Amino acid sequence: MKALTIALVASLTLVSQAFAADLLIKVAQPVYTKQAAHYFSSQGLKSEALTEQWIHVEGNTTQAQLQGFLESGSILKVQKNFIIKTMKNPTLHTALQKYLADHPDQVNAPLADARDNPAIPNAPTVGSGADPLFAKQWGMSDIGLQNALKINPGSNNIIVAVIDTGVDYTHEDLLPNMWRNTKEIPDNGIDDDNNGYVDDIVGWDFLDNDNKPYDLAAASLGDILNGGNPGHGTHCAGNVAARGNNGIGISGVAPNAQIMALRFIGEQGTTAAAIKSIRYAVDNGAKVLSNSWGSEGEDSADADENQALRDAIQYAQDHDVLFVAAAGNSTINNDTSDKRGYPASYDHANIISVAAVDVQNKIASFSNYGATTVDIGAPGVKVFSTTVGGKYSDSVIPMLGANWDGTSMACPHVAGAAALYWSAHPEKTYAQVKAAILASAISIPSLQGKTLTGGKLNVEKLMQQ
Ligand SMILES: [Ca+2]
Ligand SMILES: [Ca+2]
Ligand SMILES: [Ca+2]
Ligand SMILES: [Ca+2]
Repeated sequence: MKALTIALVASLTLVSQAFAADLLIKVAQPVYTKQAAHYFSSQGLKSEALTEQWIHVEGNTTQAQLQGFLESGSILKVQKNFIIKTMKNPTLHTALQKYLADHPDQVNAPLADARDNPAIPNAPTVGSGADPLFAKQWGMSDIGLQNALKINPGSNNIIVAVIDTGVDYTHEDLLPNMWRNTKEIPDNGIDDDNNGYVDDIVGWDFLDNDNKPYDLAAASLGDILNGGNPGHGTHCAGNVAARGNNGIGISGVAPNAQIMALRFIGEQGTTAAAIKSIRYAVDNGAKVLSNSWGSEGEDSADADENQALRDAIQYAQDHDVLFVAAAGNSTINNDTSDKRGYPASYDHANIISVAAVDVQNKIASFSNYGATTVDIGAPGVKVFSTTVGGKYSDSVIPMLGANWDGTSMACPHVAGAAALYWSAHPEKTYAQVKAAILASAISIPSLQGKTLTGGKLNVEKLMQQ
């Protein structure tokens, strides 16, 4: 009871200090969030229940509006609905800025076709044969994928949620492995499986609130410069689980795993949308969450205060789900810096925090590190993968020399490894899968003292366990 009182006082203090127009509020049991959301709606605020305990409230919130509810003794925590972004590409923006300063006429030069929400194709008939672009995937050879797949190629029994900017689910090498919600009848306007989402077939778009989590890439260089998305989620998805041995394109680390596409970031996303994505993934069967996003102190010390996000990751842990996260791209020591990358640096046992290495076994110059908080390295420099529009590349913008670099690219390799191993050992717990991944890391000098394992991902050794 005393703890509750203290928490309430803390909440009151916070509320009296900050009247953000966009808040997340944690209520105590047994008050149900749907009732609470209804209450706030009655106060003229836009609100929604995110979980059993968290409500999202938007509007010109005043202390008076919250006070009535506070006095009922039901609020445990009030926090901002923190902005969340993809981990920024370490070279892209500098190169782009320089280029556009010299070529201002190119600001609106069109990039890819900017279509959004194409129809979700039916699951295709899958061919067989070597993946012709596999040789371009240096990272797959680096982690020993060919020999790993000889031990066990995995099956489609593990779902990996790619929580990101969306996925080009029409891509020829991703479509065969897109998760299919078999409990949902497509296109009938009915939420057949009663999970709260109508006609959700391959995932959900929590940014635009539609059933097509398409990766809407920026239409021009200027859009990218202003924070637009160059197709981040599609690139990540390919390294997790592009279909292997289908005679086309590339192979993901888990060439037969299922990809659940969850879009929550465009130019940016919010904590509320991240939480909904995590909950959707866990509640609809994903075992591994691939998270190439977060904060590196942009919101000052706020990431530390993001209890709502912490609670969502705890929910995943409580449901035996792994949360693989990019360590961040600011050459920061995540053990000690107040700008450490989150959520990678939270202390949940189900998090695997991933640093980036290059083809020469060096830790990437941009990669965050941390002898206790960062677990393992994986390929994250000039990484080849699927891109929006049915393409493949290791370069975001070839003429700028801006490549697909980042712990964002390293993270999906580890997520794929988790899926591959878990597929072969479905009886294992998240803790056992994580332990196997860390125990099979290959020690390299550049990661000594920089990661918990002092090593980089190796799936051949992993699959021998
Ligand atoms: Ca549904
Ligand atoms: Ca339906
Ligand atoms: Ca959409
Ligand atoms: Ca392929």
